[in-house]
Amino acid sequence: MKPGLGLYRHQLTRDHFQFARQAGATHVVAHLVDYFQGGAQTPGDNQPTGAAQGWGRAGDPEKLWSAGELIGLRRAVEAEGLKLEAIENFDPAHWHDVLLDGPKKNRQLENVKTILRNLGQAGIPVMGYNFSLAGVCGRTTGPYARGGAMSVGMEGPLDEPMPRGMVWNMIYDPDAPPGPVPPVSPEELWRRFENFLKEILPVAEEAGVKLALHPDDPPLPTMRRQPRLVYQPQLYQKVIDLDPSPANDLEFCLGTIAEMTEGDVYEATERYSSQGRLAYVHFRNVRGKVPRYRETFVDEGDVDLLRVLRILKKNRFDGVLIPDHTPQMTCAAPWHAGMAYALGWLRAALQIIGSE
Ligand SMILES: [Mn+2]
Repeated sequence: MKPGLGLYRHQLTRDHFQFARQAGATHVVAHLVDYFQGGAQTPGDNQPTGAAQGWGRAGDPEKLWSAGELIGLRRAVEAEGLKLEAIENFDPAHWHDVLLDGPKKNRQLENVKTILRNLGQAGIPVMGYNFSLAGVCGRTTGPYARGGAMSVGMEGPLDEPMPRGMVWNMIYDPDAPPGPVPPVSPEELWRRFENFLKEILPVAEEAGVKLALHPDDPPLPTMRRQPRLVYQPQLYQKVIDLDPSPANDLEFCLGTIAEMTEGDVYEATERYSSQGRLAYVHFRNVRGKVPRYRETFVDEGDVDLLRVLRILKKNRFDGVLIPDHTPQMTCAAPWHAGMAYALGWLRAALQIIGSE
């Protein structure tokens, strides 16, 4: 198993790559969507939570991530002794009508195919994504972790409807007419998802790229009155069973799975790692379950992460684990300190289980 570090778009710099290497990461997962444009944001480099208006503006709908740009990124990562394992998340600007079944859907399915082909050309093996209408929303920031470290949590459901022009917690059309996006049924959401897989998986296979699905975070059956796809552990099986393609993989988020109300995180780890379906793992801890939970340091939440690593080892998982999120530590570099702490803990844990 390989320790990695996830970096937001503004962190794709030589300094951050060196920091990752110094903290013991061997791999990088890169976000190319800029979540930090104009929403109500959290301080520093903490993960965005945003308010009812989400994280802010989506990117440029006409500017897909090119093979040249991706190759440049891979080379910059490799120049610091790391490997670029994955790109995490499509930009809502590129695929909003795939999620919403809107008029630009067919053109935007082509966008997704182009991006996957570009990843393949750049030698990036995984594309992480989150097939979600409301996206990662409804969370709060507060001194929730040990010692009052700033972290993210949920204090209750968010039922305020999603405004038109918004999907995946970002604004893709600031000029959209006022009014809410009408709610759809869970069956309709699954129909859209199945159609997406059917269109995209053959292209992913041909490009040599695995698609890795993140579960819905926070994992409630609905958010902002829209249904959610994977909000209980067993729904991941439904995803796998929809299409047997080897490119139909999971971005296995331990924190989100631990926040789910059914099953447990150890059973889910056993079930999906034994099927060889984990593209990479979001390695983090949490206390509580939806609709009330708090993200914690790796060693203080409900999950025994050492036990999780032993299950992964037993099932011969050999992929990348990234801290995903961590609480921010009180110092001049809160994000860096939190990530270095998580990576140090992970490396020690990997040494222990490696010697067992
Ligand atoms: Mn995650």
